[in-house]
Amino acid sequence: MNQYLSLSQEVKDSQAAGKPIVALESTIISHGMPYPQNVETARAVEQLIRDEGAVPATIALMDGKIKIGLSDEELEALGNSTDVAKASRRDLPYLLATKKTGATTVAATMICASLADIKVFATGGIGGVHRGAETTMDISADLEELAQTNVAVVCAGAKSILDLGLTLEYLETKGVPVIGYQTDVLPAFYTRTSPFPVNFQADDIATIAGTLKAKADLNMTGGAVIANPIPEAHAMPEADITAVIHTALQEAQANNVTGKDVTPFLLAKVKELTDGKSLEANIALVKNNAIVGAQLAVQLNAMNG
Ligand code: PSU
Ligand code: MN
Repeated sequence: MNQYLSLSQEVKDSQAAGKPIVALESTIISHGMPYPQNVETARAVEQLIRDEGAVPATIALMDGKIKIGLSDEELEALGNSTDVAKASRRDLPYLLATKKTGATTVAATMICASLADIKVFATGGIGGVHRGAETTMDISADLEELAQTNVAVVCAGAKSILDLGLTLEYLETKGVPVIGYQTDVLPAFYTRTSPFPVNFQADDIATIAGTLKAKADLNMTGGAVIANPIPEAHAMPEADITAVIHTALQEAQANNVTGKDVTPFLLAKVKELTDGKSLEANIALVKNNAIVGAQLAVQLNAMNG
């Protein structure tokens, strides 16, 4: 076992008993949603995973350890603090060495999940190629991680704060399969559709599990994107969200926001400009992804059992 890994008792017991586990990220808690909805959502998501017969493992950096599975107090501490670093791949070693608290992004959560031998991870949306990346070179480390780390990421696609077309091109170059769950187009987080086709449509969880098993059996490196559209009842009108994203992008540029601050800045602006409606959608889609992630972990576990 890696010296930096610290598994909760529940995760340890579940692994020993061969139970399915679903990894969860923590940047969504510390930098993606406001308090207290962030902590409430994190708890609700864990419960939904249990209801499906899997075990949740929320991941964060604390006291020089990679925590796999957080206690209620740890979740609260993470969600109700302004002093939590956003931890992507490059931040992991420094934050562990200095024993700072870090909330893991999709990239960092994939690394940690993989170290703990967890194969399925549920979240809201992945990072990607930003609009204007041809001059800013702003491309999320999430994509490079998907290229090399063998964890399936269940998400609601990616927000159209990103260039979705270039994000798909990047994933294609890196050989990362993008599987639409009951959809043939990439969902755009708040909306169920985008103009961009996914690589494969899977209408049932077994097809996704079978694809992941074949990939693992072939010893192919890299992850997979499982794109699960937001439930219809919670989807936002396309025109509303397009206008809001346009304004958010302009404000980011006017304020010279760069580097790791870009995504949290845009997320906060979108929330502000939609009067919190985007937050409601965000919560609904994360819960939906947790359910699909748990079902996938259960099936994958049964196939490998
Ligand atoms: N997209 C969202 N919500 C989020 C994030 C992305 O809709 O909370 C977070 C995830 O943790 C993702 C990270 O991994 O932002 C990407 O940040 P960056 O673009 O700096 O790599
Ligand atoms: Mn970036």
